[in-house]
Amino acid sequence: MKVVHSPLHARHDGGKELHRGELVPCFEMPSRADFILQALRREGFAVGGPREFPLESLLRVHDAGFVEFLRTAHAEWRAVGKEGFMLPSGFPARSLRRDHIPAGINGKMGYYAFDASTPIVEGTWDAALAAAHCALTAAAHVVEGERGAYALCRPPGHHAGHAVYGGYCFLNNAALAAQYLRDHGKKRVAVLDVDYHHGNGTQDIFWERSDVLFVSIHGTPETEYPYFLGYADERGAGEGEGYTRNFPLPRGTAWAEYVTALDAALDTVGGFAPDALVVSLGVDTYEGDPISAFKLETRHYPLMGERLARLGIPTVFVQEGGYAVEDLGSNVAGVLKGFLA
Ligand code: Q9C
Ligand code: ZN
Repeated sequence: MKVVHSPLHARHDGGKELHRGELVPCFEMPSRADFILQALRREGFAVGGPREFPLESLLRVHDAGFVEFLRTAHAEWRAVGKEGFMLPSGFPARSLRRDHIPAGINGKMGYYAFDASTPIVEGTWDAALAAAHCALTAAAHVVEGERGAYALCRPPGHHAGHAVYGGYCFLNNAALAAQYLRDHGKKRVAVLDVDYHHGNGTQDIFWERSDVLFVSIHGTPETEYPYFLGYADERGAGEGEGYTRNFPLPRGTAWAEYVTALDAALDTVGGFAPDALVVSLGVDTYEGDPISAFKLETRHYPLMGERLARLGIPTVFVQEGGYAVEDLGSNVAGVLKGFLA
């Protein structure tokens, strides 16, 4: 299986996130990609770089003003005399929502962000764009006939919506891959999101569409981030009604219960009979993850990969979360090896 990776990911570094009332170094750190790459190289996977894509590829799933904000945000920050990482501190929640886009950088940041755990640094745009190109390249490999491809995306993407960023995500790599597959002959595409956190961004992007099925298994939003979406009764709207499916699970869920939800999710994907599958592969379901509360063990990831392979659908794997950095490599490699077995 081809692995797509860009060293530009390392430019997204040096920020802090607001975590339980304190500014702490980001859990989403560059060494994550290094550990994954090291493990995949050790297992003999061939690693290549991303291709170039026009900026318009991003606009297939994202708002133009939003993309322009991400591209220029840190330069605007520096233009008002600031340096270092930028975090928003005010958001257009409920009664404040009139959809005016503020002119100043602080207001604009709050307008486009939905949390204070996603800092932008000088290199964030370069890294996020490279990650998007990795996902698009992996999708291109599948269009060109590969049975599977893996995009080592960093920063991750599944929390980023049409015009909103957060949850360590800026551009929605998995949604871009899914749209690329749609634009290159795949009539029906499914996205299966197995990250610990609900993929609110991907859900947002495909909410009213019946050509892209979105299925997510995640920690219940009653207690888990992103808190406001991911309930089982969210099923899409309009044309897209019934083409979003959510499987929230309680804190402490271990493989025995997880696999029941996984099999139900896989049945849903299989029933859609997609021409291609995108897996939002977060491994923050791992028992050792510092910010999550499922109890999957390293030995379970190959079993997940085997089950995914049983669908028999060409598959693009897109890296999402996973913060137990030293064990990330084994867990990700486990899924991919299980898929290939
Ligand atoms: N105190 C991904 O796994 N932080 N994003 C939660 C709770 C945000 C996770 C803070 C977690 C985002 C891609
Ligand atoms: Zn996650």
